[in-house]
Amino acid sequence: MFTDYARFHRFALIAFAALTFAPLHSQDSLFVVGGHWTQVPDSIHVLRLSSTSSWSEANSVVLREANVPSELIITNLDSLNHQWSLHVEGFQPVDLPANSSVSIELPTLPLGAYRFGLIDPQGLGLGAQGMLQVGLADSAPMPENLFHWNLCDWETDELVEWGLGNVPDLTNPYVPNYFTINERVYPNTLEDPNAVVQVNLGDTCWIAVANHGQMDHVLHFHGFHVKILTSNVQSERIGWSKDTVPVKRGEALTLELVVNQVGTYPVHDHNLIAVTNAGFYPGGMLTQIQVTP
Ligand SMILES: [Cu+2]
Repeated sequence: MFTDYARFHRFALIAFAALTFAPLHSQDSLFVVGGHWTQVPDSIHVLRLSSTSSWSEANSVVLREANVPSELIITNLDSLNHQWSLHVEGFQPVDLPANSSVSIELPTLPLGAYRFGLIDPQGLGLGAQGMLQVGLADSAPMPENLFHWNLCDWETDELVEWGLGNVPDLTNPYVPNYFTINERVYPNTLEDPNAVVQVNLGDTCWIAVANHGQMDHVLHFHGFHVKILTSNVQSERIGWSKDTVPVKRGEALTLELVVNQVGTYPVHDHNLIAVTNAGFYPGGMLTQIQVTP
């Protein structure tokens, strides 16, 4: 079938590329799924927005092309009604009746990272919030070096109440005790290929960051400055190159990292409470940039 190795190699490359990139634009479904979250010992039950009908510890990232309207089908597999929204100006929240599917028109958006999630109190309280990446997979200088960090803070007392179907007393002071990247706490962040940035010297990588928590998170990069490429909240900061990047509550941004030195470098929330797990250091919102020659 293949007369020479080069032809086979070319075929294999094309087949591989098709397999690799086909899912980027074909994810047309999200599922509201409940399950047991093992990162936080006290929690009994949480909700996720998953790209399959199976439980996923991490919320999903949805990929879309820039400046093109698209459709998204959301299936609510939970036994309660929920409400979903894309957090962009003018988007009308959508009702998700229990055990049913709803088709949603996603608006035309410019290149960037955006947030979506359940906005009813229980859906929000149980952590069903994810990231929409628009155009990033198409425009990243090295698509294999596109990472994402969904940041969140959690108070397990509240989480347990929501999980039991109760409404926690939200007049109590908010004292979060877990801090996550992609729903993982350090050191488990290092096992998530989207959270740990494993790259080669000379690479350029993009990191899409979304803050779904109730507080601001300020990321401190050791070893590198990163450039802010997009932000849905602080557009005046686009183009800034810094080693410390505040990510405001509700913000989603895209960072560019040019990998100009070898080694292992931490990235962490500069608020040291957020690098603990229930008070124990180190933990929480801490990951690494690992650069090989
Ligand atoms: Cu630091």
